[in-house]
Amino acid sequence: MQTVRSFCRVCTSVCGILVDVDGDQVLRVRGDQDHPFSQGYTCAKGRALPLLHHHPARLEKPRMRVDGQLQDTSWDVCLDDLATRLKAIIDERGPQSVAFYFSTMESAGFRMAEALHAAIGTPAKFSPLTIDGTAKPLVSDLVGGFMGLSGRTDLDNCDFLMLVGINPVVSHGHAISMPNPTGTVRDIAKRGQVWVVDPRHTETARLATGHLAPRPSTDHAVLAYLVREILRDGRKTDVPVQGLAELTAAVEPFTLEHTATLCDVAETELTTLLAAVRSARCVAIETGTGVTMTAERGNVTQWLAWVLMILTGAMNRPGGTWFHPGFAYQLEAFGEFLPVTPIEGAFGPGPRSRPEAQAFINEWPCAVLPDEIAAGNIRALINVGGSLVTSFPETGKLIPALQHLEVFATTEIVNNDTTELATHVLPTKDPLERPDITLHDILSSRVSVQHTPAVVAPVGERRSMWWVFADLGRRLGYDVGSLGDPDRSTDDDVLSVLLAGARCSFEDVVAKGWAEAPRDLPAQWVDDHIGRMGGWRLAPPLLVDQLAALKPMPAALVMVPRRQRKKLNGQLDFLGESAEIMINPDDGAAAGVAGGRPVTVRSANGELTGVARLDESIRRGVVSIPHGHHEANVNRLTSKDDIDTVTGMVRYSGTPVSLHPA
Ligand SMILES: Nc1nc2c(c(=O)[nH]1)N[C@H]1C(S)=C(S)[C@@H](COP(=O)(O)OP(=O)(O)OC[C@H]3O[C@@H](n4cnc5c(=O)[nH]c(N)nc54)[C@H](O)[C@@H]3O)O[C@H]1N2
Ligand SMILES: Nc1nc2c(c(=O)[nH]1)N[C@H]1C(S)=C(S)[C@@H](COP(=O)(O)OP(=O)(O)OC[C@H]3O[C@@H](n4cnc5c(=O)[nH]c(N)nc54)[C@H](O)[C@@H]3O)O[C@H]1N2
Ligand code: SF4
Ligand SMILES: [Mo]
Repeated sequence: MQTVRSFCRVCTSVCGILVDVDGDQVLRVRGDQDHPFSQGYTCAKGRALPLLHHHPARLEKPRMRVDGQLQDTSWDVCLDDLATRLKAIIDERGPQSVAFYFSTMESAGFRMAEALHAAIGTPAKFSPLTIDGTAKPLVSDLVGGFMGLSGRTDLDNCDFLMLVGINPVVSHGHAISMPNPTGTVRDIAKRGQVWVVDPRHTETARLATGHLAPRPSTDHAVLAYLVREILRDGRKTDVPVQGLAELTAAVEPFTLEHTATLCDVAETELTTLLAAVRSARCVAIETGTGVTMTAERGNVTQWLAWVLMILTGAMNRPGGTWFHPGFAYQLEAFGEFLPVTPIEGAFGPGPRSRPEAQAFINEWPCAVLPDEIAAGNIRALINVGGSLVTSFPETGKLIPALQHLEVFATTEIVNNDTTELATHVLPTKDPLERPDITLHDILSSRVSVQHTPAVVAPVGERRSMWWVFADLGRRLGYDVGSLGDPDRSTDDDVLSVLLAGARCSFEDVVAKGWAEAPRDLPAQWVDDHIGRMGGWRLAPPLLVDQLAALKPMPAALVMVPRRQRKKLNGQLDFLGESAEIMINPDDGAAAGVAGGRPVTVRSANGELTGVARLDESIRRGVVSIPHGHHEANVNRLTSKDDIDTVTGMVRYSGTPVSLHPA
């Protein structure tokens, strides 16, 4: 038996792990006590890596659809057929008829797929951005003048934290990775205050000092009320700002009475929260998918969260929020050349079939995929490590659309309901089979990068994802060789190219397994950027208009999303989390639904059946449905047409539903 040091890539927390292997058997994963970032922490998902590696439905051979049936084949035959079909589509219909969905933790594969996408030259690009959350980059852009302002709480020094629509004790964070979230939240609550704003008394709320449960999709009102009152107190900081008068006017309607009514909370709950906010040195706020999944409401909520942080002096200051400067690249090196986005934002032309939508960060909304296929605009789709059937909205429209594609190529490690719809299934190395680096360094709570060697040899005929896309690119006649040559390069050769502009050499990170650079807080580059811009933009007209245009939430029952401990989106079904639908006992009684019994949830778009859990922890009027189940697929209820037309984000929280005993 041998123990190999690695890091987990099931989620973006990238905890350090020790993997026990015996030949080709992966026996056990445990936390690496000596790891400088995660200090021995792991969760059930990471410890399930051996089960994932030995999954009975793991893919070992390329597969290709012949006469309607998927059959095992060889790489040469599969890639040859795929290239021939793609070439014909590109020649006849143009490159824009080929689409890509980008969602993978495999660094080299991700970058090579990007290179192939660029070489084909198609605008049809999709990613989790528009099914997870566009509000964060939008607000960075409009308020901070730079999309790359990726803010996260200074967890080590923070003593007042508001968690709005985020449940890190289960999720480990959204756009901030938090190994050991329980310890982190507990520590902050011990030395200060943690307030959770969530329609459910969550696992995180149990550790918090305060909890507010407004109606879903009304968080903007809570924040607007707090901002209104803080403005009336007079600002605590002298950080440069612009748009103060416009902001003051925008939040003026959010009086105590109006806010309490919109949110359906007692006025005293709001005044207690306000008193806490007033007492804080500065207010750090983390938002999650409970905010970003509320479409246009998410934009204004995220905006007002930033405004509250700016007004209380939290931005770029100890105990508040810091902005990740990158590790593979170095933002401060841009100096005065760091771009400033215009206050109206930057958007591009959207897909032809959906004139109301536009491109945001050069991506199209995932929600438009079925329409673009139906219109004949998209004929081929390359899926770079996603589980579309569980993740895209309105499954009832998505599945027929995917079946209509001429080419649907998917890279995967385990057979699932998305691979079943594919024309070409491309089995790539799983996380234990490949050397890797931490691709999403910007999500880390450190300025750092990690490297792992492969832990075991790949099973069957699995290949590196980068190799698959490099070889496909070559067959299509594109030059994507600057990242890696499919005949000669090793995985590490490609990874070293990805770290060419990093804060340390590739050799250094390989030698130690990780590298960290000091974090400046305050960071001069952030203050310089905000100064050059003329101060934080408190009232971008686009957001002011979206706030003014919001209608009150419908009185009906609405659904909200939820993560589960032993699942990662559409993955890890084998750990046995069931599709428990959380319902307030009064709502259950009103609908005749009994706890522990099957319940059917219906929306205007479809229905699903799960097991009811009547639970006092959830407020009335709210049904909490976990994401990522293949049977009780929550996207049976969502709509491809219900999107934020500014950014393309689909509404995954706040959809009206009804309950029925099944
Ligand atoms: N165990 C596990 N961890 C994961 C994942 C997983 O599937 N399982 N997925 C990963 C991914 S891809 C992501 S994006 C992150 C997401 O991380 P989080 O954003 O923390 O996701 P959740 O844990 O679902 O927490 C969202 C919370 O928002 C609340 N909520 C819903 N609607 C509203 C609303 O309108 N207002 C307010 N205030 N709250 C609302 C829900 O009740 C829920 O408690 O988690 C990541 N980590
Ligand atoms: N209604 C609703 N919809 C949602 C959400 C919600 O809460 N509610 N959550 C949204 C969010 S936050 C996100 S991020 C998206 C996520 O949706 P997706 O981007 O589709 O991500 P996953 O569901 O994690 O699917 C990842 C797939 O990659 C495969 N995989 C795992 N490891 C590897 C590997 O090493 N190589 C390869 N080739 N494949 C691998 C897995 O088996 C899995 O099928 O879904 C979104 N959709
Ligand atoms: S939190 Fe769990 S899944 Fe995420 S990296 Fe750590 S061990 Fe892996
Ligand atoms: Mo996500």
